[in-house]
Amino acid sequence: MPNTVFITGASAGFGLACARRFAAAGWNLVLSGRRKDRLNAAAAELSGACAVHTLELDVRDRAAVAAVPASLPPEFARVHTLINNAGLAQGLSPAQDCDLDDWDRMIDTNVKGLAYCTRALLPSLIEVGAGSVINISSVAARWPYPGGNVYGATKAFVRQFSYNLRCDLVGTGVRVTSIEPGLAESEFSLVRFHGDADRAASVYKGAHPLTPDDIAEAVFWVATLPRHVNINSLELMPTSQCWQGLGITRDPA
Ligand code: NDP
Ligand code: 8X3
Repeated sequence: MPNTVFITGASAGFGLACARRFAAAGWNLVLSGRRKDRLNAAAAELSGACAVHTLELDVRDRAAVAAVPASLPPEFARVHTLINNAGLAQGLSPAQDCDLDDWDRMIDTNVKGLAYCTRALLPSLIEVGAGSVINISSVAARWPYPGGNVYGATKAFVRQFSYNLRCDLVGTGVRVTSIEPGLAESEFSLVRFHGDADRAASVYKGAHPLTPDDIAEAVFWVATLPRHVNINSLELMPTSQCWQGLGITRDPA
């Protein structure tokens, strides 16, 4: 029986690319997200290669997430690997100008949603005892930037939660990895800028960003390493991206 991977946020971007990568290797897929039409399209595309179960799920809905394991059809119930990918940034304003609704949405999705999904699927992961929790964090977890305020803090949570989870799961056979990508082109900026397509496109213009397929390849590599190997964290950037040193403000001359 093939392994089952459960992917949150599988309707676009990294999650969809992961679905394609694991499908190519014949894994059973549970694809979850809010946009059912996108999930159905992914299922139609991939179901020739593997078994696919779609799940309309908002990770912020604690009761709905808790009900997921019991709802899975038997052939998908033994979840081997969880990819906690669903997440978003909202806005890029200085903290003093931010909309609290944007902050709530990021915390509810990136922090609480990821925690709910992990907790719900841990019993299955531990029972199988041979897979991974792969959490999608960000370079923003470690490297601050103007306007990164709450987004970066949510991703720092993801990184530290991953490390703490490793401590709790040691001996169970379940591995935990924090994946920390830099600039990657997806719907991420369109969502961050509340649908402003021109502003979103300008983020990637001329930058040769990472692609969702690059991230999926890294995730697949982490998931298929020999069982005695745990990648704790994996940070990746496009070659065009790097640090620019510490900024200094000066008094006017
Ligand atoms: P996309 O916007 O392309 O995809 C985000 C996915 O998350 C969608 O499938 C969306 O599905 C899902 N999602 C968002 N909110 C929820 C929710 N409440 N419940 C369930 N699913 C949700 O962005 P990316 O693929 O780029 O982002 C994936 C992850 O990678 C995020 O956690 C992001 O923070 C992180 N990341 C992105 C980087 C980048 O530069 N692109 C770099 C580093 C990290 P739907 O709307 O259908 O629910
Ligand atoms: C997304 C990458 O640099 O926009 O996590 O925060 S960044």
